[in-house]
Amino acid sequence: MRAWDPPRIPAVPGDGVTPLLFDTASQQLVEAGADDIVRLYVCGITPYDATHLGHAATYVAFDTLQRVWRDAGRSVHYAQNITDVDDPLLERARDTGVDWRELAAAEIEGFRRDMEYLAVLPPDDYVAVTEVIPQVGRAVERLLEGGVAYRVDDDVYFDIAAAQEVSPWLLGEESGLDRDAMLALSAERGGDPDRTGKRDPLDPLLWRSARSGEPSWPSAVGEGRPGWHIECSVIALMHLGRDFTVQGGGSDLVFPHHELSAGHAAALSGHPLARVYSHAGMIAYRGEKMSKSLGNLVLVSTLREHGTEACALRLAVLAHHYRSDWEWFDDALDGAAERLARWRAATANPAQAVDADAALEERAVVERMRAALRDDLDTPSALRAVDQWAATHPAAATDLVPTAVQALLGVRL
Ligand code: 5CA
Ligand code: ZN
Repeated sequence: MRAWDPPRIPAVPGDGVTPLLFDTASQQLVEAGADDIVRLYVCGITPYDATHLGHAATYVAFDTLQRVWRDAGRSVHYAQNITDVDDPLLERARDTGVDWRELAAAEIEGFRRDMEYLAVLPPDDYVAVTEVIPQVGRAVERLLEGGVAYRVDDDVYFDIAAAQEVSPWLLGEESGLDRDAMLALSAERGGDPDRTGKRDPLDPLLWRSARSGEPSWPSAVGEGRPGWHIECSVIALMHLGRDFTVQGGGSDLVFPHHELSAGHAAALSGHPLARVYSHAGMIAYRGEKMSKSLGNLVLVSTLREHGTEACALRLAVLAHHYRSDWEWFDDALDGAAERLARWRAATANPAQAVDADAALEERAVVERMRAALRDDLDTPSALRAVDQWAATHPAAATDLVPTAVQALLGVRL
């Protein structure tokens, strides 16, 4: 699929740094992306409704990671999927009488506009599951042949117990959850633990055979459509290869989605899916997780249409650490717009004569921003470094700070 236009990212003088990122599996900070080429996969949208601030916060978090990597001279290979066939999308299409393909196309287009508005770097490979159905079918066939999948009627399930015997993957290693917690989350997040005929209630669906009234495609394992987790395993392996640098997404994807897509990929490739599993916190609104299914949404498109400046919106998001859960309040934009105005005032009137001390201080501010971002993308501290500078240096000696703010934070002063 076509992605969207990239924002301009200026080069920042000085040396960028390889970030330390919190890894969900090891529950530790680990150096992420020391190689020249880094490979990132971030789970994409299920396009049945417009982009809300929760999605935006997750994509801005991984955008920050890429900006830090680029600043450190890395070249980034970034892949993202689109879940353009799945139960919630089909249900919404049915409920509203819209063709599921039209619904998906319209929401994908809206997402592109929202990401471009937010100056989020586009993926190099932007891949819808409907574009890789034959590849998913063949992957499921291989899992059946390898003895790590089985049929229940005409559907195909992943055999968790068998996969653990033959691949470098263990259930629970990524999420750290116990079985009861897994069973509860599986039921809540698209699984079917109560289906009879499964070897283990946690075994996830790999292939759903054709049902009347649902879209389906011919494949190596019969007519049907992919299950959810296998879609991301196949797209990631196709475009990034095994053992890539970071798999990312919101923390609602840790289990079952990321744990099991890592399981499928390990069974297919004989290697772990990724080195680091990174998760962004959940954004709430009016007391509950912002979600399409609850309907408590603040849409990026609404803010955009009301003339909200994207830089202010980015600052409102970046004021929170990406890993924390936080709540959006309608006045958050006021504080962010005020901060943006303070920063702009500090850079609006460059000093008339070159002031060596001020220039030195500007270099120090950029190093403080880099150090904060290196430390698990600590954007609140990076913002405070610019705040302090803006408060004490009313005239900019160089354009170093605005350049770094644009490159590292995606905010134009
Ligand atoms: N298509 C799947 C992933 S393969 C999916 O989860 N789609 S989604 O549209 O529901 O979510 C897209 C991304 O936004 C995911 O990374 C998800 O973790 C993240 N996300 C969803 N709701 C929130 C929220 N309230 N706060 C933060 N991130 C969220
Ligand atoms: Zn995914």
